[in-house]
Amino acid sequence: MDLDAVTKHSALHAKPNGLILQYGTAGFRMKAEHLDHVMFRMGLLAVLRSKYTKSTIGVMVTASHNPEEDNGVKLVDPLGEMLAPSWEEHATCLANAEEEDMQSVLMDISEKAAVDLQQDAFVVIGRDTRPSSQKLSQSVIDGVTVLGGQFHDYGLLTTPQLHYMVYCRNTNGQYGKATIEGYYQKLSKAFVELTKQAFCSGDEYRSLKVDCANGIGALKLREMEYYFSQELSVQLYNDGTKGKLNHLCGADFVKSHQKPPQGMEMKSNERCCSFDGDADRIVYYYHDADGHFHLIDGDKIATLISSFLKELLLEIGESLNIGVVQTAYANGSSTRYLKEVMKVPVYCTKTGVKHLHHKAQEFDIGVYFEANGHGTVLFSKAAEMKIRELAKELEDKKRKAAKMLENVIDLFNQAAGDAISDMLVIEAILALKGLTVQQWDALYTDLPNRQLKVKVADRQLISTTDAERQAVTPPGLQEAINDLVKKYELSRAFVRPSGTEDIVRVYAEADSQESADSLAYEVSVAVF
Ligand code: 16G
Ligand code: ZN
Repeated sequence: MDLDAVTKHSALHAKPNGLILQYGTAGFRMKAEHLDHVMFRMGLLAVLRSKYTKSTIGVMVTASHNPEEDNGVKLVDPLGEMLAPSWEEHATCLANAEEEDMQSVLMDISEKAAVDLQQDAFVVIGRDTRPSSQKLSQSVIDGVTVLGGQFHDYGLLTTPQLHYMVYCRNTNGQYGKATIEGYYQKLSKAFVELTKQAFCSGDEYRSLKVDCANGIGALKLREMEYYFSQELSVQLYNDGTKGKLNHLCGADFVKSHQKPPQGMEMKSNERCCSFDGDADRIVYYYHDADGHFHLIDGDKIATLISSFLKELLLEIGESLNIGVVQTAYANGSSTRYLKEVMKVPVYCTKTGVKHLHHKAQEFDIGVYFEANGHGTVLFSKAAEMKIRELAKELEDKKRKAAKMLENVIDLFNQAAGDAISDMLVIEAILALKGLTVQQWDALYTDLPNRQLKVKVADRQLISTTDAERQAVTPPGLQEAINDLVKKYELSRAFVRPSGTEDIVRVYAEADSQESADSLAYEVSVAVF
C-alpha cells in the first residue's frame, strides 16, 4: 500500500471540516457537494474489501429517490448483497477520518480485518443520471487506482444492474454475462419464454405505462425494450428529457403521496407503474371508472408473486418451502391475507433491504418486499437445482410448471430488488393468469393507514425491538402507544427513528382513514 500516494491524492479530495457521516441503510447520502472525499475514500475501501474477499466489489453512485441535488454511494458485496455490517463501521471510520489520520485509519482497517495487502483487487463502478454522478464516480476511481486496484467503469446503470454485474463476475459467469447486453438478454429470454405460455394474450395485457422518475430507469428500459417488444409494449413517462429527477414523480412520490406522478396520462383501469430514481423500486396503480386512484404497493406485489409461485409448486408436487418477508410497514391486510388465506408463513424484519434479503435466504423460495416496492424473490441453490432437474424430467403439465418456475428464477434479479425485473415478472404473471389490474387489486383491501414524520431533538433516544414494532426507550412510550391503539378498531401503530433522515417515523393503521389519521397524530404527540 503506497500510503504517501494516498495522502497526496486524499488532499485533492479534502474532507469539509467538522463533517461527520454514517454509513446507513442506504450507504452515505447527502448534498452532492459534500461527497467528494467520501467517494474517494469509498474507492479506497472497495479495494480493501476486494482484497479481503478475493472478489470483485461494486461501488454504486446514487441517492435513489432523493432530490437531484443529493447524491450517495453504496458498496456491493461479492454475491451482489449489501456491504457486510462490520465493514459498514470501517466505512464510517474512513469517511470521518481527518486528513492527517488517513494513513493510520487505513492501516487500522487492514489490520482489524486481516486484509492480505498483496492480494489483487477489482472494483466495478456504476452511477445514476444525477448531474453530479459522473464527477463523483471519477473520485471513486481515483481512490481505487491510488491503492493499485483494477477497475471497470460501467458508467450509467440502475442500482440492481450493478448488483447483477458484481454477482455475475464472482460466479464465473454462471449467473449470467456481466455486460448490459447480458442482463437484457437473460431477463428478456426468461420473460419471452414465460409469456409464450400465456393463453390470454389480448391487447389489454400487452401495454404498460411506466413513470421512470426522470431517472436511469428510462435510459435502461429504452435500451432493453427492443428485446421484449413483441410481448410487451412500454410507454415511458418522465423519461428525463424534460423534468427533474424524482420531482413530483417516481415510486417514492406515488407511494407517499398516494397519487399519480405528474405527467402521466392515466385512462381509467389502465395499468401504470412507477420506478424510483435508481430503478430498484416499483409500485403499480390505476384510476377506476369513477376516477379514484388505487395504489398497488410492494405488499400486493408480494402477494401476487407468492400466490403464483405457490400454484406452480402445487402443480409440480414438490414440497419446497416458501416464506414471505415483510417489515412493520406491511399493511395488516396483506399479512392477514398471506397467512390466513394463502397459508404461507410470513416473517417481519427491521426496515432496510439487507435485513429482508438475509431472512429470505433461509427458505427454498424467499419472497421479500418492502411496502415501498423494493423487493425480489430468492431461490436457494438446492431449490434451483431441483427445479431445473424437474423441468427436464417431468412430463406434460408438471413439466410446463417446472419450466415456468425455471424462467421465473432467471427473470428475478437474485442479487437485489429490481424495478425492471419485477415489472417483467408482474406483467408475465398477469398475462398468464389473465388478471386485470383491478382483479389483482381486489385480492384484499388495504387497511387505511397514515405515516407521519416527527422532528425531535435526538431521534436516537427512541430504540425499538421486535422488528421495530415495539419501542424499548424512552420508558413509558410503548405503554402510551398501547393505550392509544386500544381506542381504535383493527388498529396498530409503531414508531422508529429513520435511518435516512433526522426524524422519527410514525405509522398507524385502523378501520377507517379518520381513525388511522387520528391514531397517527396521537402517537406523534406521545413521541414528542
Ligand atoms: C433505505 C433502504 C430502504 C428503506 C429505507 C427506509 C436499502 C437499499 N434501502 O432507502 O429499503 O425502506 O431506507 O428509510 O436498504 P427510513 O429509515 O428513513 O425509514
Ligand atoms: Zn432506489
